[in-house]
Amino acid sequence: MNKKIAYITGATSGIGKATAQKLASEGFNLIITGRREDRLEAIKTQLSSDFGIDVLTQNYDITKRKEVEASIHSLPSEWKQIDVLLNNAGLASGLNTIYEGDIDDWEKMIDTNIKGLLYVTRTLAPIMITNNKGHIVNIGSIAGKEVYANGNVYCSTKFAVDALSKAMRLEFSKFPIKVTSINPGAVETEFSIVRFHGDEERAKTVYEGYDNLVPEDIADAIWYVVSRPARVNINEMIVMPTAQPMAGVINRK
Ligand code: NDP
Ligand code: 8X3
Repeated sequence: MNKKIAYITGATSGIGKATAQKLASEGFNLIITGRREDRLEAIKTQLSSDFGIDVLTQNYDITKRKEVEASIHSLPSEWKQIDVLLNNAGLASGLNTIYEGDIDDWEKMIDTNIKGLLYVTRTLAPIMITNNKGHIVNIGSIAGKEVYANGNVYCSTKFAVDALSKAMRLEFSKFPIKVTSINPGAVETEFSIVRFHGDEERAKTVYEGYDNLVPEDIADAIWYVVSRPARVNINEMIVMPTAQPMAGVINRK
């Protein structure tokens, strides 16, 4: 394969899907993952036909360690030449105080945002080290830099992603593998629908009265960091809506 390869977790929606589109338009072959197989297949068909690239799908639940490991180990050798790993799959579940929060919500966020990211990274990193190349891009959040009321456990998972990004950068630079964290503010995706357990009306209110980010804004930032020369690493980026100066503060019209 003479094209670069990107491995994108959580490519069925939102930021992951927009990044798949952007990297496909820049000539990358893609490995796209997620639980919704019908969406993976539809995206594969569209991107292959629009951009003439090769797309491989991996349909697994990132919280299931054995599924993650088996899927990655099953990659054909030519697909193991991964240039970019986008650790994007993640979610918020619930928005509540610690004294009233739902522990099932907490476990879902911890299992997905921290443990899932670690399962993928632990399985793929040795392959990247053998290849002697790679760029890991972790999707953190402004919620991993500042806390906001009722964000508690979601924020803590993203603080963990921030710490893991820094640790990875320390440990991987000698190979050399780049590590970048991208930390967005409010982006209109399926994020709030998932956070509010399918309540689409409530999810809409999160994006009312101001210009929220769109997933393509984050895809552009990701393209910027992965297209720098070999000598340049962008350690981290915080990308916010102009109307959101910090986590939990939005200037609505
Ligand atoms: P979406 O809900 O639109 O997309 C989330 C993606 O993650 C989907 O493709 C979903 O795939 C995948 N995913 C979730 N859980 C699992 C799982 N257990 N196994 C495999 N895949 C999973 O949200 P966003 O695009 O907004 O979220 C992407 C990332 O961006 C997340 O890490 C989020 O925390 C972060 N983020 C989002 C912000 C926002 O305001 N939207 C701001 C800052 C950061 P599927 O359901 O098919 O499995
Ligand atoms: C999502 C951004 O500010 O809604 O990570 O928590 S925020």
